[in-house]
Amino acid sequence: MKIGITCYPTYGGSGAVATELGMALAQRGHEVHFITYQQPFRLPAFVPNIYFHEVEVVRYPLFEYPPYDLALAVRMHEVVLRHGLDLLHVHYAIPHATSAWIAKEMLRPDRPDIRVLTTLHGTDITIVGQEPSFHTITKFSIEKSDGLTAVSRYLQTETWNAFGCTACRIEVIPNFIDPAVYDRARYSDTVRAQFNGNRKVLMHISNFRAVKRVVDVVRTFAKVTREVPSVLVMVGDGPDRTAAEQEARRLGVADGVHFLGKLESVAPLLAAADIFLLPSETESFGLSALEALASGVPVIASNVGGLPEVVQPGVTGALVPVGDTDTMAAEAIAILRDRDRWHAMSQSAAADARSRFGIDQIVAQYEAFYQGNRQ
Ligand code: GMT
Repeated sequence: MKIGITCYPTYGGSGAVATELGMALAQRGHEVHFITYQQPFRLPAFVPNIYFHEVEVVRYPLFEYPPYDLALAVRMHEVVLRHGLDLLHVHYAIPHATSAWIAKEMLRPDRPDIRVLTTLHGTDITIVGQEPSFHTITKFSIEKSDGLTAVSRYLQTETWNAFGCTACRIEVIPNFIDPAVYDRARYSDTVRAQFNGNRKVLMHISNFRAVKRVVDVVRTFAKVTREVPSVLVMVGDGPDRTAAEQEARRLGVADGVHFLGKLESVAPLLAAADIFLLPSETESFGLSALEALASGVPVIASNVGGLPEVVQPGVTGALVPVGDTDTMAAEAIAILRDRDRWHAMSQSAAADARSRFGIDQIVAQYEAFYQGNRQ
């Protein structure tokens, strides 16, 4: 098939999923066209069967807010016509599903068969989509999509509840991992040695937005390291980084906290971690938690959203109430102090991630979803 994919190309779960899906589809012989404003961050320089179409937004003094949504719709229209795409698969409802609907309307005379499929990722429904200024356009764009997927059962229900479109058919297709990439055995110990080989390594990876509660990560770490000497590795960047750095200084643990910034490849780092912390306010799935589990890292996360569909308490990690850093730290300490328990959890985490969220089975679900929505 010829598939157009639109996503946010910057650091974030939806862009990572969309890009890795595109690469997997290309490997299976599909022709994949990324249509977005920048080369997606996880897309290497050249991959056979993959094409990238940059959306350029003209700047004009009158435009205080240049209309990216319209430029995207025009580029989608053009790429569908020029390359004979079968479908447009957009990731994150706003504005991508809206632009795709506009493109579809413009394509009506030439390509009335073009399908628009939308994957809902999380904050497009749980936060942004419910803002009064976006609610009606999100609902409209969802209802106008020819096919919908959500990354968890939680997000499927949340979409029905928030937008009242109980008639919308939403298929659940979860996030996935490539077991060959997220494999603890594959990476050397040098990363671990860099953070002081004798200490335990706690890790957090995110875009440091408020919803991730990165200050809670630092607070949890401060409690853990008092009992079990540890370091905290913070991967990513975003609006709350300064607050997390300040909290580390305030708590007197700044020497043990390493802020690495945004990194494209996190698998070698995860292979050096003992515990992954994800204390999010809400999380529709938690791709970084899945990547940690696949790397054999027990995950301690908030008991919210789709995280209970990913982490199995007592088997692959623990789930705690949002903001409860005491319990989060206690769970981490208990796992870190018991070597046998840690090993059992590490093995279960890697095995469970592979059996439920392996790339081959999830990409096959997307292919079936595409076939089922063909005209
Ligand atoms: O807000 C974010 O964390 C980024 C966001 C995105 O769209 O880039 O992530 C969402 O999509 C991921 C991929 O499907 C999910 O694994 C994340 O759980 C989800 N984030 C939230 O729900 C907060």
